Amino acid sequence: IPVKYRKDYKPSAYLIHETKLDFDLFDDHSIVTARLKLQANPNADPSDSLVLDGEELKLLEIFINGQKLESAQYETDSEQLTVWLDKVHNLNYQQNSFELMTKVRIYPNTNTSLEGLYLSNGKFCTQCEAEGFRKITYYSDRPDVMSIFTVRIEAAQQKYPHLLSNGNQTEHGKLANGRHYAIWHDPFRKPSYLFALCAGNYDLLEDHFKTQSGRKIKLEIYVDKGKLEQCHHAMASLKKAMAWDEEVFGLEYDLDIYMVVAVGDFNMGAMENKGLNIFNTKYVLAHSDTATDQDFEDVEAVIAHEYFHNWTGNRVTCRDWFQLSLKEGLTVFRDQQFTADQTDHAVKRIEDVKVIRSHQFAEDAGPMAHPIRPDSYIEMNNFYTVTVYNKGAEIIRMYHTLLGAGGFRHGMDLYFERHDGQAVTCEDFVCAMEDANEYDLKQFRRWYSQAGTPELTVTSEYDELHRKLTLHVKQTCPDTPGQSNKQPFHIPLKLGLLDKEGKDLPLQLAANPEQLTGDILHITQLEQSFEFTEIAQQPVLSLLRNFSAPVRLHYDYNDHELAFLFAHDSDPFNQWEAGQRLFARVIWQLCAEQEAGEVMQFPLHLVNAVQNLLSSESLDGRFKALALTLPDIKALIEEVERVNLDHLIVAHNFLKKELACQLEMDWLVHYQANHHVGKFQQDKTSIAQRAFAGVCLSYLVALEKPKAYELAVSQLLNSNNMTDAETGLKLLMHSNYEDKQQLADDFYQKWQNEDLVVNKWFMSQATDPSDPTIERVETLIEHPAFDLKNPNKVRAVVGAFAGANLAQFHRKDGQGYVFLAEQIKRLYSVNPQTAARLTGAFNRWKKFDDERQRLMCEQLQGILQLPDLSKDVYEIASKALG
Ligand code: B3K
Ligand code: ZN
Repeated sequence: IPVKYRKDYKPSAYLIHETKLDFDLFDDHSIVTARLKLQANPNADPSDSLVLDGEELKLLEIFINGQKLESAQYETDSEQLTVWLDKVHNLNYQQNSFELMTKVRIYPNTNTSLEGLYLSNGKFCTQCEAEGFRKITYYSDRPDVMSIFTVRIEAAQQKYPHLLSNGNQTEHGKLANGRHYAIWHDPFRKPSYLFALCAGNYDLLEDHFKTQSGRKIKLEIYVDKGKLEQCHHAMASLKKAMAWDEEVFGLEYDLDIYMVVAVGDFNMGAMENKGLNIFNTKYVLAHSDTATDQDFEDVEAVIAHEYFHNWTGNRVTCRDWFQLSLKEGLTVFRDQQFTADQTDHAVKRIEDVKVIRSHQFAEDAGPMAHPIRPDSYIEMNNFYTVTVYNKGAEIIRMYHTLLGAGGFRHGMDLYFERHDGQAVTCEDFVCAMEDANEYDLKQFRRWYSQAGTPELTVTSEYDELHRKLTLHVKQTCPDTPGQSNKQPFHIPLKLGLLDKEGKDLPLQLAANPEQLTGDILHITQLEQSFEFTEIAQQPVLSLLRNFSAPVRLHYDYNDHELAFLFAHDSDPFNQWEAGQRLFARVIWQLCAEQEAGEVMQFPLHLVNAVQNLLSSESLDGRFKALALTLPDIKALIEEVERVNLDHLIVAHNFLKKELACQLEMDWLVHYQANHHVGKFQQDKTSIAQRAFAGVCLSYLVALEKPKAYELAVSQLLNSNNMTDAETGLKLLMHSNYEDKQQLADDFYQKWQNEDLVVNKWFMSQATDPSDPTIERVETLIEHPAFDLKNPNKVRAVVGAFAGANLAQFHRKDGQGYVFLAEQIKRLYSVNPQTAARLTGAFNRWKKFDDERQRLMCEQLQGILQLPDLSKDVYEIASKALG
């Protein structure tokens, strides 16, 4: 199985100046005619053969400059078309441009990979990133080959009244036999991965946006019939995103029309095709009856993310796929900033860091660890990862931290000035930041090349006599597959020193003042010491404020210091963090007690800390909800070398239940004060109250008392919004409430016609930690609403079970692993991408006990034995076994 390496990059031998595509769409096949204006690339090694990518294509005709090619002049195999240009008569292919015409037949109706051209709910759509365009026509399917596209689509008018592609519609008309056509022209050069086509009968929401320079842009959202009422939030979000990008980055939209099409069958969240975004319905449709507050926020964020790609991704794109983080890390950072501005900076930061700790740290410590700019891959689709996206965004955030908002903006401006219309590399981005700010980023570049999560170990000494505080900082980074002996990183360590009242002391170094910029300490060496002067009293240290770098921090806090920070830290992120550390210490202590065969003891000092937080009048309800949520078990697993999962789960449940008991009245009082049954409102205060009330209810349900169950049942049945209903449903499905199956059945009856709600119903059952779940999931995949071909459904049942139900997935009898492997076997040839994602659930097998390790490896080995295994799944499974 071939591996692709970053170091092997070579420019394409031929460029494609113009791309003319004709689509003839029929129910059982489609004909694609491509006319490509090709020219030898002056910046590449000359070649006598033209090699184009193409998969699953039936070649019907091939012409060069109007000359039909004979079989001796070209060859096709399962991946490529090769034309021996030196065998084509009278063709001066080194000097002149020439036209290649190919006509192919494809079968969108049987395309279940959801890559290339396929059908979703009877309507045509495309997904080309990363390498799906080659399933549509023969092409140089790589991001550094950019071309001007003109697309003609022809289809039956009744069934497919809307015919859409990138850019502007230039022509449309009626044809014989009830068919019609439309022609689209995109004036911007783009790589093939940004091509899109949609054809179908949709409901359409129309609006417009006036840009800062006064241009009027048409905005259109296309959805399945009957879903129009669920599009208004997406439209409002789009307008906010357009205004925000003008305001914060000075970036204006460039075409006259911006279209979003929502499809039910989609491998990812959405796709930023030029002028024609294609979205998973999950990130477009939102109405308070069917979508939660979190769903609303996610829709807004993904709409913004895809819109922001118009500049960071489309106007400036990637030279090759190893550079993916160039557009994804940057665009995630931009959408994070946007959401923070719309909601709450601290809450958004905490949520983003939770993703890093629970998912990215795990990836970075496992068999798939890779730098944000990978050096090799087998299947590119496997590298759309939390590392490339979310760690990539953390790296971008560090520029922002180091250079300030103004410096960052200067760097962005220079990046666009230099590279608009080009396909570039991460190195080009670093240079723009460096040059715009005259800032040396030589060492900072290691964040692009070295995988693994750096660890900072900090110790401190206070010298009362000389009023000095000395910090000793050590950095290390673990070995990762293919990389050992890492070089030190440039790590911005934001910090504060708190006095007895909790106020920040002024920061001043005794020597090397360049090592401190404001409250940022520059960690650049393996070991460094910093001496802070004029420190009148022993301070409490607040380290890595706002999670200023994607690292693990070790500092030996005592309970008293943590409680102090939890109560007083002016950095809300670290305030939350102190609480999480307090909880985590208790959980590990409870594990140790079990290990020693002792009775678990609940430490009463927690009660005070939690009570103070609960009754705080100044803190936001969403912040409280986050601070009252126990650390995620997945994040805890990443804190230790090997985990006793059984003890960890028992400890986690014990702590939750003890806190529930100790503060029973408080949970109830706050639940009642924050849970409202009246008119539904979706302002910030109401959203915060729902989040806070939801956490209070989760503690009440943990009491396992009939009264608490009654509250949850009543919330589920009487709520007028999906946020409250889903919270009630989830809590009950995960409890021992005896009538829960009846509630589940009723919920399904009520919502069976809303796919996205049915997915919530699936998920709430697949994540029930109790033993019967393993049988329940077997019946769920046989349920009429389940569909193996639909990734949202697969994620809701199989993905949720394997990724968010630790107790059942890691059953001691191995049945959880067997279930997952069975589903991968059913799926790998139907939808390789989604099957590979599921396979990743085995990646952390080395964390567990010997018996679980053995059981997981057995399943991985079985997967590797499968006939005609897709390279997607092969890469994940083979790397997992190492
Ligand atoms: N760029 C797309 C992801 C494409 C996935 C390819 N398997 C969505 C996004 O990041 O905006
Ligand atoms: Zn993206």
